[in-house]
Amino acid sequence: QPDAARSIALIGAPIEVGTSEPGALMGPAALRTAGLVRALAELGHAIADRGDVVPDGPAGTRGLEGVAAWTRAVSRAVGDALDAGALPLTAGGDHSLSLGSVDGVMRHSARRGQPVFVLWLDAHADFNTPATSPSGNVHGMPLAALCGEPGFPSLFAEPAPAPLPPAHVHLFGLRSIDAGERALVTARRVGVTDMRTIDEFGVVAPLRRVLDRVAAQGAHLHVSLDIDFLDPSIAPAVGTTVPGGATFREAHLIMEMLHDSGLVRSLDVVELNPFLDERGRSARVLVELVASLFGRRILDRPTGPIEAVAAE
Ligand code: EXY
Ligand code: MN
Ligand code: MN
Ligand code: MN
Repeated sequence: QPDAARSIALIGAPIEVGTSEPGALMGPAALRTAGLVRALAELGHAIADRGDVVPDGPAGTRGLEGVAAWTRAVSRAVGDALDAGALPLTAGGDHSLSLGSVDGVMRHSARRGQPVFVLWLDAHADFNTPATSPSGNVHGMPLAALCGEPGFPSLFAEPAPAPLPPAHVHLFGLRSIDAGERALVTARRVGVTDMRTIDEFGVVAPLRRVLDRVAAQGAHLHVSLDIDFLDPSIAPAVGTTVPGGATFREAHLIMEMLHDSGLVRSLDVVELNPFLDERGRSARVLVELVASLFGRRILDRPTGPIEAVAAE
């Protein structure tokens, strides 16, 4: 039993115009097939599947123009869910969808005077601009656009909210970064826990520091989970595999810590490309992780401190 039943709005965002690898538009369907709705309902949550977002304009236009049409529609769907008191779970679709989900969160939070903090679980920094991007693929750019870097056409509905402060972004699991975005991430002082840090210290200490900061700020915590955060050996269904990713145990523990923090107010699950999957196993891993974030646990109580374990 979860300690708090939540109202969750599942928002499908079948976007692939931000990547050059076709297949991500099947992501929301694969997550539904893998039992996402059932898993959350079994935990006692009220989950409403709001279907797939329809873009404002031609669905198939690649690049920034096509992404802009999706961004506005995803932002509205996420904002509507938050206004209704629900936690939006946006299922992608490529990572350009987070332009819309985070924009929707920022508009909602601006009305309430609440800061927004974004935890970005990803192999990549997604901090390219059109000028620094080696590929031109928009899924490698959303954080730069959200943080107000110059060089983007208008992506957001007017009036656009104030940009996301780069200090309110934390990249977790980073292991692939382009030269231009490395310079930007460093100059803007974006928070980073890269795989080197995880190798040395594990996931608990770095994540706890992030969560403590979010709690101290009273911020809305938005989590953006890119499947390529995971090692490709457990989640092969992604166009941009990078070796050396998080293990299932590491990712699972992160989800449990996020749940126990009680801080998560919105979530993206992105970059699942079912066309590249092996018998649905990547989709199933994602459902398992999302269920852990929403309270699935081994016993009906949180795991206690090690002293308590020893005493039993
Ligand atoms: N940094 C590379 C680029 O900008 O083309 C790869 C980006 C992949 C982005 C994936 C979604 O995280
Ligand atoms: Mn990404
Ligand atoms: Mn809120
Ligand atoms: Mn990635």
